[in-house]
Amino acid sequence: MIWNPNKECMSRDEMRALQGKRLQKLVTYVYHNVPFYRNKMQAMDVSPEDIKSIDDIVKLPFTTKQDLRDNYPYGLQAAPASEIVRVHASSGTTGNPTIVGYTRKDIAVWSEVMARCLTAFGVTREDTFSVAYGYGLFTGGLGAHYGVENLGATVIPTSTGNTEKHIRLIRDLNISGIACTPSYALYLAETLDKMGLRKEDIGLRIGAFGAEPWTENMRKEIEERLGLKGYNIYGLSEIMGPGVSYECSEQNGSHINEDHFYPEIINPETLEQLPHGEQGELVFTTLTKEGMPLLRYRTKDLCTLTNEVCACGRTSVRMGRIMGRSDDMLIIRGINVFPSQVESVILEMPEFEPQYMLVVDRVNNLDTLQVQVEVRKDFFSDDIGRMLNMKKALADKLKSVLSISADVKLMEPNSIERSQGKSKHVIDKRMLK
Ligand code: DLL
Repeated sequence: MIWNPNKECMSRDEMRALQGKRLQKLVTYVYHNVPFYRNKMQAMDVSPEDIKSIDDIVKLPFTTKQDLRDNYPYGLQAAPASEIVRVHASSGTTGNPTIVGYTRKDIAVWSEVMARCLTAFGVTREDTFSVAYGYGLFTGGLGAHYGVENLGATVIPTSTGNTEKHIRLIRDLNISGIACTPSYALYLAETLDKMGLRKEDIGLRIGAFGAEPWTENMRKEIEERLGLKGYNIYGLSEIMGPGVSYECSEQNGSHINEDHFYPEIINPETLEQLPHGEQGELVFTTLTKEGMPLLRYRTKDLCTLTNEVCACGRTSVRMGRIMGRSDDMLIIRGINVFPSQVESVILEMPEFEPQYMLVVDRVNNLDTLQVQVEVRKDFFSDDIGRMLNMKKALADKLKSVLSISADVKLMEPNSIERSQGKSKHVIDKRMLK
């Protein structure tokens, strides 16, 4: 099923014409309502009249997270305060949080794009859907919630916390779908085990997983343990929240809601636009947003784009999985390392739980990497020879994938802290010194 075939299956020419028209309108709007953009455009000698088609987007300035922080709290807001009906804020561990205001129309667009995602995952009005993303300033909870309601399924706003009660609700209310982070999905599976229940005791069918990077192996693991089909959903609060892109039944990249969020891939160093297929930093322009529209927002997320035809019938550009964020990328002894590479290796080995932590340090001016990983209950033993072999096997695989050697530390089952929201996989002690 396709929620909005008019938009999701538009011909490429029509889509580009629509994007061009919307971009022109957007640029005029921000030029007149956001001094930050007017000043930037004037400094670049660009005026709204210079934007005639979507290709002219390259003439426009970029926006960064730092710009949002520097203009805290409402400096980039384009709509008057009286038009703002909701505010979310993104976490961020340092500096000012990022504040995002939405108008009534923004919320309607968000509910529309979320309904497109859920429909692509196979959710219908007959489903009962649990939203287990955090409700609050984080966009996950309320964003998904409005989408489920808009679609007409029944929403159960479980949020995070009290996982045992959640599992009882899943069983007793015949909940068929769940939206949460992939790491919470795993925690749910563990709790199910602990409660002595099997996946057959609950009827979960569909998972809408996102808000953090995850791998194909992680998908297999969650699907196997929860007995559902897991779909990727991507988004970020600065642009809207969940619903910027979504997988279809082909699961070959995520379709971008391109009539609202225009994607580009750039080389993060030269800032040049890159052709489809090349990996770089993902950049979005919000084509229809009123509250806090952004021009060419640099997400720091690294991926590729493609507009090869998709068998599902949707014509939109798709993005590959997020390889990591340019600021998540660890540089260890000069080599780029993404936590997702380590995750893939760990999940290929049946001995390990998908629970791990990378601890990076600097000893005598040399970077060190320790990979702590939990051994599955069935494989954990006091046979030292066996444990040493396991450790060596993982260390060898890591070395061949990462090109640097890592010290592997085998951990007892259930010893690494679980996360209900976005999980943390890196402790970089170098930054603390
Ligand atoms: O995480 C919005 C969201 C909620 C998306 C629920 C999906 C589901 P932020 O807190 O602003 O917003 O974090 C955005 O999270 O730039 C990516 O680095 C990462 N991210 C989000 N979805 C995915 C995904 C929400 N499917 C940042 N795969 C983004 C990989 C993701 N990374």
